Amino acid sequence: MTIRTEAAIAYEVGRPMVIEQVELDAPGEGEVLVEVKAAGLCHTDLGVWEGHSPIGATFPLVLGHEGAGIVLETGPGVTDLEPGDHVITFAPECQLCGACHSTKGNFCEAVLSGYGAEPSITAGGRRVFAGYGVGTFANHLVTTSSRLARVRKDAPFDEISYLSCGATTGIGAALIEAKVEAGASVVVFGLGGIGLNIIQGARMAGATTIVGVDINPQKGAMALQLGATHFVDSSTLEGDLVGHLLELTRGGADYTFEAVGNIRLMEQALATARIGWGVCTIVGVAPSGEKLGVLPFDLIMGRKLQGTAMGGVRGKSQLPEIVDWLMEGRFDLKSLITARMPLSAINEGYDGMRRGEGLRSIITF
Ligand code: CXF
Ligand code: ZN
Repeated sequence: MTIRTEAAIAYEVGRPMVIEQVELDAPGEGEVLVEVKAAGLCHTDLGVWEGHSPIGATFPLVLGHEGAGIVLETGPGVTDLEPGDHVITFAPECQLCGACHSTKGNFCEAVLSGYGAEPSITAGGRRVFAGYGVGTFANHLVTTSSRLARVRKDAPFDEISYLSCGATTGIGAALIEAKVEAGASVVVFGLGGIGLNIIQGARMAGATTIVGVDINPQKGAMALQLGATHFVDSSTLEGDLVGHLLELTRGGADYTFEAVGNIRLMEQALATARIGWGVCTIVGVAPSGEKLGVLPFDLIMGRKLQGTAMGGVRGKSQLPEIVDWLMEGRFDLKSLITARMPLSAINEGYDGMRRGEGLRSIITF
């Protein structure tokens, strides 16, 4: 049986999404039908939509990978979810492949074989792909159980939809990928919806020097509210930014993060990592084809360079605990959700992101 629902379809690169009635296939083997209650506007989707992301995509497609909702129906073979469960969409964790069986990283083999799962959406007789195999810009979606984490039912959908990517990516980058420790010094380049969560993660880890850097002076107050000890407005800074940061951190930070996707910032983040042991973690997704200029000698001098997707977090197994932390008040997402809108306003929501407005916009259903 097919399910009728409404979805925002991107037909062509960069063209406005169109809200349409679509048909979803009933969940097949290992799949689940979810009623979406909240979906976040993540910057990664903008790059995919505009065609300059290394992730790539097949059009037409329903974008959106940040989402939270309620399980309506499970297909054959799904044993860990049942109707009524509250779930967060996330990158796959099949718990069966070699990568999931290892203790290293969060790259389930389903991720390595591409984000585009089999399309389950039809619009006007045409097959439509779901971004990252999820497609949360729709009232309902069908995806694999591996892409859904079951979480407690008292957590608000808008906040946990942000944990579906942006917030978890930031917090995980600090706590899981970089493993920031108590007393550490941290510099975060870019204080958007991810960078501010890296600051929260660093604060949760007990870092004692946390420097936020942004070209927008308005980001400073929020960074300090969430745990930064210093804010550097790089738009008005006179002189060399790296030199200033090396001074602030007394010779370089234990941990630096780039959360914009800007090559020059990545190079500055590496140069700000302390000689001997500083770890620079790349979190922002740079446009396809852009290359990072790294001096091998910077690495010889003991700096480490690494990257992370989704903060190194495994969704199915680790998100329930992160939701507990949210509900215990260990970090704040309410202050970061700066707009809520219906699905019909999705194009305007992304226009706001292009203008650099707000921190996280959430579609509520
Ligand atoms: C992305 C980051 C780059 C790899 C795919 C997932 N995260 C979400 O926005
Ligand atoms: Zn995202």
